[in-house]
Amino acid sequence: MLTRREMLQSAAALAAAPALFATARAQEKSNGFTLPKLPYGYDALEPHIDAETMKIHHGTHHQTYVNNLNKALAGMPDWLSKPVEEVITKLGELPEKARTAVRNNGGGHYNHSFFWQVMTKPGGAGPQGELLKAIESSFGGLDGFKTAFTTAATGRFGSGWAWLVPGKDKPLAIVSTPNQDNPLMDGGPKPILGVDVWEHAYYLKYRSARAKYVEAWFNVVNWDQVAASFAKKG
Ligand code: MN3
Repeated sequence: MLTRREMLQSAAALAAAPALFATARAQEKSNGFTLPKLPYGYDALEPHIDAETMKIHHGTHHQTYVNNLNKALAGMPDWLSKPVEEVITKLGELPEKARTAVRNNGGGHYNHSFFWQVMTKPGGAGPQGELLKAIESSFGGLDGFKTAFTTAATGRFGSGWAWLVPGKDKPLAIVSTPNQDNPLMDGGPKPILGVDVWEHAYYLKYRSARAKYVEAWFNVVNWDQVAASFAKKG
């Protein structure tokens, strides 16, 4: 059970999310990149994603990507002041010696900032409206989407991500990328949903059972956020 104080804190965090994001961007301009606050508590995604995993994933893994991105771009104030989305789409313009570190850590920062936003406490209504229609016409329905997305997530060898993106032939498509890559890096579409399939995202609770993690993760997808991104095509 949440205490009244915790409920008030999480309600305040949700209400303040856009403002926090803007604040993080403003700080990025002067001091390099910063870890965004989670838009909910570490335990908000329980029982599907455990609090300990969220704490380590956000506070250690994501923080490390931020720190290493700042290190990789040290002495390059123009790059340190760009939004991370712009950085990861212009990797080819970077000095070659910085490129791999920025790809890995800029990708890590972008992907995790995105990942926190596409999850929310369980119990939502699932996809609705235009998004649901697009899922139906692209995958034959929500179950068909889940099957195809799980196949992409479990089929990714080693570490990486599975993504839902605006499609070409159909309204939506599923892709997967290795490491901390993102479809945006190679001129692809901007994802509207993604799942982290690095072992650090699920090993404490699910051990090596990646498919079980993905199955549980569907319960915490923030479909309202996905629908908003779909409406503006990413
Ligand atoms: Mn991760």
